[in-house]
Amino acid sequence: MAKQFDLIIKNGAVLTSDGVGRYEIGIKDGKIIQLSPSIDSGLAKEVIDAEGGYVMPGGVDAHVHIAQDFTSGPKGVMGKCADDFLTGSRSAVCGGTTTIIAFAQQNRSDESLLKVVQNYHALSEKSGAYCDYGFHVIITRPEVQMLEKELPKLIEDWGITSCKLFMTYSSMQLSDNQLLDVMYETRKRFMTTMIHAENGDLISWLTNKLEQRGLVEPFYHAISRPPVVEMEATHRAIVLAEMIQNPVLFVHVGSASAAQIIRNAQTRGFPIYAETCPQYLHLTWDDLKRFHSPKCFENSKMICSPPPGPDDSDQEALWAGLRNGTFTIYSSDHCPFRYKDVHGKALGVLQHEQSLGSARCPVDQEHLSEILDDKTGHFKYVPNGCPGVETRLPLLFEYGLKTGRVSPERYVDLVSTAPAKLYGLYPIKGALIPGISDADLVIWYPNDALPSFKLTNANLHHNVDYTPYEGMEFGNWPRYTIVRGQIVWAEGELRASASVGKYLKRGTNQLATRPTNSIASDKRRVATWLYKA
Ligand code: DUC
Ligand code: ZN
Ligand code: ZN
Repeated sequence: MAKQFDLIIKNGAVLTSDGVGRYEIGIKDGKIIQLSPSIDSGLAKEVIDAEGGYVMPGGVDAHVHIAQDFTSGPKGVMGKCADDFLTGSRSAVCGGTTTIIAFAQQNRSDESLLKVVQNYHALSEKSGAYCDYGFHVIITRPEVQMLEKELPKLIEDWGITSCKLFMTYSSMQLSDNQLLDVMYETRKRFMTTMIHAENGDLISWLTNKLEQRGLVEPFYHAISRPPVVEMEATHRAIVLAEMIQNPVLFVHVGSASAAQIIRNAQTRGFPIYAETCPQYLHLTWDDLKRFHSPKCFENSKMICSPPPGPDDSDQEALWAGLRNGTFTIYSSDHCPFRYKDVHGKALGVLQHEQSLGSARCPVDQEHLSEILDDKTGHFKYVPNGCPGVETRLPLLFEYGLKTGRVSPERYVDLVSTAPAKLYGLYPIKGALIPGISDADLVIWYPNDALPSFKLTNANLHHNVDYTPYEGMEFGNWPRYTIVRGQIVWAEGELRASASVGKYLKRGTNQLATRPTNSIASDKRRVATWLYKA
């Protein structure tokens, strides 16, 4: 006789952003179809006993870089992501994430956003994925014609309802005028505008001054971007956004001062959303001196933009922001560059040597160790970013939920429910609603069931040769990850193939997106006439 359920999860502490309860979960055809105090095991083909561990919606990581080339260096230096959709999504599910949203990047030579998306989609189709995935677009050529014609198609045909804009990197930086052009269009279409807020001119000015003094080792990446660089750009973007009444989302917020500016705007009633990431809660400037000496090139492993804050006072402010709602979501900003790779962090040495006219050519992979060992390189040639899609959930579980810095409900909201709402995936994703939600789940070990361990990169499933979190202690880890009813990760083993993941067409932002009337009519801040007929 056909079974009523494909899978039942028993004895779990079912945790959602609304609370915790003792429920059993019945799954059929990839959907949650029942949530009740007890379900008869005999009705299912397979049963998982959660033994009292938390059972929650799978993680939604709304900020990952996969199969992306980076032309962000001063000479269009090519960093290449070490993860494709197969390895990136594999790493995601091994860390409890069941949905990722990656970036389809427009380069300045790309005339069509639609083409960019088609090409990017072909990559994901080719490799397959272990979890579901969607795309944001990065817009670097905000020509009004292109925006007017292509954005509606991106929304209708592809379900792409968010774009990222850069205020830094010469190959991507938009002027205030261009930022306004995009925001004006995205507002009309309820698209989420994601902002990378750093003042690019300030960074290049400081970089020149550091170079004149010979201060170019990896550590000086942070010195070229003190927190005020992020704070100024954040303030400026809020002024622009508020002027034309377009809510924006600040990605990878790294400093207490930027968080404060965001909080002030939210307190005024203007809908601003913000994201922070693990590297800003766990790293500081000191981590850029972690390996042997401030000069050691190995410190380039910790280079990301914006850099983490100078000391742990920034971290405490960011933890407070996670609690009090300044931050809507918590994402990884997984940006995977290998250390020993001619397309990875090693570019900091190789490009520097080339610029000095002393390049060793050709450089093969085998000789990289030797080259990196005795060199310090230049931070401006190092691709910016750290891996973290697999460690995102465990880090916040261990250092946030277990320590009481965030409540269990807030934890689920930050890692799953809020990103699903913000990016138009809720309640298919980010929820456990019978008859509606996909059966995307993560099941944790019961308290103290997993002996605590020190993380090492060999534990992880990305294609990167390091983790910034090497040596950190963990007492729990996702025990099972389930994607649309399929068990993909079970007790340390990958159980499925990369044919599980599907492309997701997304809807628009489901969080409140329009400012209140009183703020919208403040003529000191708002071009109130702009939208009058
Ligand atoms: N921005 C990101 O979102 N990720 C890495 C590098 C960057 O500048
Ligand atoms: Zn960015
Ligand atoms: Zn990023």
